[in-house]
Amino acid sequence: MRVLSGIQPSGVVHLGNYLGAIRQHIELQNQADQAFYSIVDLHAITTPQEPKDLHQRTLSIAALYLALGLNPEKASLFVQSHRPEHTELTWILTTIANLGELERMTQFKEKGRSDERNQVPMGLLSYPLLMAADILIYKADRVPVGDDQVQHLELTRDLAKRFNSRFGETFPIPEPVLPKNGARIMGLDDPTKKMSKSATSENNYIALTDDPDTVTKKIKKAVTDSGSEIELSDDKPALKNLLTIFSGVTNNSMGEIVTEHQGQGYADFKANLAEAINEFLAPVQAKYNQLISDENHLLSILKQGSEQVAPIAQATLKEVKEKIGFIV
Ligand code: AQP
Repeated sequence: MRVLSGIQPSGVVHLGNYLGAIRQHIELQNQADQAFYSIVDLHAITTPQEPKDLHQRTLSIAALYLALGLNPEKASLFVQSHRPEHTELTWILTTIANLGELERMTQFKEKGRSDERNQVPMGLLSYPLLMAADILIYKADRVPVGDDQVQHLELTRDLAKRFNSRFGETFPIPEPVLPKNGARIMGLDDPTKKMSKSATSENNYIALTDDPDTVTKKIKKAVTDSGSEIELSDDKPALKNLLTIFSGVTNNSMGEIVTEHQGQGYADFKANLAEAINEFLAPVQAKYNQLISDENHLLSILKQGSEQVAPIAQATLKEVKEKIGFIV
């Protein structure tokens, strides 16, 4: 089993990224034959990025993965733009994908919403093709992602099948791997939208690098539902989201957490949740702070990761080129 996933250095990494994706990435390094995780900087520039921030966030994500338990001997961590095979395969995929299926992608519809077509970057439209190339270039079988990426993965599967039927069996059809809990963590300020790095308000998310005071303040401000009882119900989406986060950082079930809080109000519940998040984050941040100060070490891990995955990407690209009739 070969596992592949990616994360954009487009903002601070938040609990949604961790509970929806990174936690699975770390677990799968022990179960997969090969686990490849990419910091997808080419994806990040589909929305404007400050160059200095992009550079720093790329290193920051590498440090966070290591702090969260990624073992570079078991999983390869690399920067997407270090492997040119991704963009070469993307071009080939643009010739078998069609405009209609790209325009139907929810993320494009949300991020590319603009009255002025002249203001929508082409990269937002072709984003899912780059993601398909990220996966197919390694012939990955499993792709651990949050729920928001399932539609893009569905397109990847369609493109793999289309390529295989036109040019002969080449790509395995990749399967998404979704966590049982936490596949879609919602914004703290708006439980109808997912927690997002690029949210306009910092109160939308808990960053993995938030200090304890910030965490406590953000949880205090988190939107809650009407009523005061701590219960698990689809009629209380804001509370359900907080319970999912509580469960994610403690590994206690939501039922257990509800039972523990019987008779208590939102204020006590939120104070305990903030404490649980801070307890989870403290050791991660201690390791992160050490790692982030050693840029050369981080760069060497990323270089090693890129070298580990290179032979597979190069072999797939050669095979694809031969199949479509290029002289290689
Ligand atoms: N709210 C979320 N709940 C669960 N999983 C989530 N993921 C993102 N948000 C949530 C998962 O995290 C992985 C990395 O995400 P990404 O960097 O590819 O970007 P994204 O999905 O577009 O996430 P963001 O944080 O909302 O970034 P921006 O704001 O830049 O678009 C993915 O597996 C994703 O499913």
